[in-house]
Amino acid sequence: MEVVRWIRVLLLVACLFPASVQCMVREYKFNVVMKNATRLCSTKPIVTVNGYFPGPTIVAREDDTVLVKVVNHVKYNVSIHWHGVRQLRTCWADGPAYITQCPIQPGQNYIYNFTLAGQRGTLWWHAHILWLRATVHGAIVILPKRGVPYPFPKPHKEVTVILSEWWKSDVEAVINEALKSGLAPNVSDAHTINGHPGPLSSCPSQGGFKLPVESGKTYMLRLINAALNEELFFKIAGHKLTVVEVDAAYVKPFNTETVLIAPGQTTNVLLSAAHATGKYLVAASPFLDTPAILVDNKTATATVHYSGTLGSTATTLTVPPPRNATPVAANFTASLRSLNSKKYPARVPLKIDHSLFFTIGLGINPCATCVNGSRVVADINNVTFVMPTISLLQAHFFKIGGVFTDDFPGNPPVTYNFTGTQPANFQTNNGTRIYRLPYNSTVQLVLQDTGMIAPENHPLHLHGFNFFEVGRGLGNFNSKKDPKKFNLVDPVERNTIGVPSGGWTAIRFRADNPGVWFMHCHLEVHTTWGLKMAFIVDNGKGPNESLLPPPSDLPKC
Ligand SMILES: *[C@@H]1O[C@H](CO)[C@@H](O)[C@H](O)[C@H]1NC(C)=O
Ligand SMILES: *[C@@H]1O[C@H](CO)[C@@H](O)[C@H](O)[C@H]1NC(C)=O
Ligand SMILES: *[C@@H]1O[C@H](CO)[C@@H](O)[C@H](O)[C@H]1NC(C)=O
Ligand SMILES: *[C@@H]1O[C@H](CO)[C@@H](O)[C@H](O)[C@H]1NC(C)=O
Ligand SMILES: *[C@@H]1O[C@H](CO)[C@@H](O)[C@H](O)[C@H]1NC(C)=O
Ligand SMILES: *[C@@H]1O[C@H](CO)[C@@H](O)[C@H](O)[C@H]1NC(C)=O
Ligand SMILES: *[C@@H]1O[C@H](CO)[C@@H](O)[C@H](O)[C@H]1NC(C)=O
Ligand SMILES: *[C@@H]1O[C@H](CO)[C@@H](O)[C@H](O)[C@H]1NC(C)=O
Ligand SMILES: *[C@@H]1O[C@H](CO)[C@@H](O)[C@H](O)[C@H]1NC(C)=O
Ligand SMILES: *[C@@H]1O[C@H](CO)[C@@H](O)[C@H](O)[C@H]1NC(C)=O
Ligand SMILES: *[C@@H]1O[C@H](CO)[C@@H](O)[C@H](O)[C@H]1NC(C)=O
Ligand SMILES: *[C@@H]1O[C@H](CO)[C@@H](O)[C@H](O)[C@H]1NC(C)=O
Ligand SMILES: [Cu+2]
Repeated sequence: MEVVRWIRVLLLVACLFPASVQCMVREYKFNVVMKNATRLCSTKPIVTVNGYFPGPTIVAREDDTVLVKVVNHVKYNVSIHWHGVRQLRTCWADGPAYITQCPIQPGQNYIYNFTLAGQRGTLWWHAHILWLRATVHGAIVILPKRGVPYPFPKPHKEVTVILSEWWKSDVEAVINEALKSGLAPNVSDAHTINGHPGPLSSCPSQGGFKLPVESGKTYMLRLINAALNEELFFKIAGHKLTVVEVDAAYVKPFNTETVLIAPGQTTNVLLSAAHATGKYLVAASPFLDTPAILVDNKTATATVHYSGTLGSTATTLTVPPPRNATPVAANFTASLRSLNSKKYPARVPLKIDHSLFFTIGLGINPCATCVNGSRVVADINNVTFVMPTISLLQAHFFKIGGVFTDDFPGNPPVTYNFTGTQPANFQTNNGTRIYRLPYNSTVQLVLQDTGMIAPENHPLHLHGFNFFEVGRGLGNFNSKKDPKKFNLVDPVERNTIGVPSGGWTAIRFRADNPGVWFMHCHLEVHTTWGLKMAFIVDNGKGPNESLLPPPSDLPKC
């Protein structure tokens, strides 16, 4: 043990001398602690990592191993997810509570141990239990291997920009109140940019995030949407942005005034400081094109500040798109293409072993104690997922029966006009059902929004994989016509995809990672309501294609 520790120390020391050896082990300690935070001119205690909101950034290089010791000092059960990290063979470190691990209980700790194999770009980490991720989140910056350049001009500086949501109330009280009533939870009171609502908020004295720039230089912003329930537009007055990467996968660069970013997604953009001087407003505002659904419509703001600008200079403002700006959102989404270069090819599966069709949407189930005698739920293929009481991964690995069944339906139980007139009955089934995949099989999955209660955008996140979005459209997916239009050459590669309101998206991936992999809507309210399921990918041949055994400190239920 001592020897291992010293080897690790030596490797860390080696990292201090560039070009000596590749860095290999990055160690972090995450103390989950309460911290009083002042936003919107009032103070409340929040759950944080090491006292910071947003939390600390993990910086590593492609192929590094990351060890994060999480120590729980709060009254809540905790688990942390490393969003977008593939976790090849290390599903035990993925983090969603009751899916891959039991929670880290108060007073306990757990070391997340994983390798960033073959990944570079911006990802992020967040709590994956209750609604703790509202304040328990931070960036993961994966630099390319030493000596490997970006496939675009090297920026002068890189800046992490985390977008989020702030409630004046305790977030756990917000969701508990909603679960009790059966109705939708209160929307947030503000959006934030790097933790602050900004100079145009109801409490401007707090100033907000300021990005200092020098004229003529280029900056890379690593944008992360850590908001619980809202897709966001992001704009900077007087500047176009060049998109170069999404979800830690390079894209063909394109220019845009407005970025669309859904909860769970990350986007790297280049900002060229093309003016001589001045202050320019940065704005993050919600996108939601379902009029019936309430939204926190407040714009979070920040400032780009050119060096040499006088303090008295007025800030150049920008008007964010309206909340229902579907064309702006659609234009951004349609512009995304994989870089698909020789060095970073798009390996789109062409032959499909499992062709799946999942309807996603809301439902209404009886609830005697709720306000209307019913509660809003959510489902995939009419299954409202019920969380087990031990983790699915433990049940899978140790062959413990009675925890889940592997009969998740590959198609909806009834076919109807999914985006047209809805059936009279909005009820769903409960179930802890998974879909089983053989190692290295290929999957095409069509995600179809329904109009149950209301059509809505759903950002679906798949753990353990990147997938390619080969097609998308409005209305119902047509299995005869639509596949003819699929892009199998350079579709965007990501881990979280926005299913358009009243439409569908088709994704493809190769099941080359053994384990239990959660798939869920990244609007936290929909996940809570049951819009989630899991895939089990069986081991392949030999140790390289098999899940590692659980670490000895894996939390117990
Ligand atoms: C937060 O502030 C309250 C009131 O000032 C104080 O009692 C409490 O100890 C503080 N909590 C933390 C975690 O600092
Ligand atoms: C991390 O996992 C590797 C196996 O993948 C193992 O060799 C190593 O000992 C683990 N480190 C810690 C600190 O648990
Ligand atoms: C939710 O909003 C309602 C109406 O404004 C308010 O009465 C209630 O206290 C809020 N709930 C929480 C947990 O903040
Ligand atoms: C935001 O919503 C509130 C409440 O629905 C409404 O009164 C207000 O006009 C809206 N503001 C904007 C900018 O849309
Ligand atoms: C997006 O809008 C721009 C400007 O209006 C236009 O030039 C571009 O072709 C559009 N892109 C797509 C994919 O629709
Ligand atoms: C449920 O109750 C709320 C609040 O009382 C009410 O506004 C809403 O219309 C009701 N919904 C249904 C479907 O009955
Ligand atoms: C489904 O409903 C939509 C909206 O009402 C309608 O435009 C469309 O024609 C319907 N499709 C079919 C196949 O009935
Ligand atoms: C969903 O399941 C419920 C309960 O079995 C059933 O009543 C309802 O008709 C189903 N709805 C759909 C759209 O399949
Ligand atoms: C479905 O599961 C929920 C808990 O997740 C429970 O409250 C509800 O009673 C269940 N409904 C049925 C019909 O079993
Ligand atoms: C997975 O399948 C592909 C295509 O059939 C094949 O080329 C590849 O070698 C397989 N990989 C493994 C690890 O079996
Ligand atoms: C297992 O994977 C490692 C790293 O990818 C590789 O070096 C090794 O040759 C593989 N072993 C087998 C038996 O395939
Ligand atoms: C924390 O997790 C354990 C294990 O699943 C569970 O027994 C306990 O009830 C949870 N505690 C809270 C406060 O939810
Ligand atoms: Cu959703």
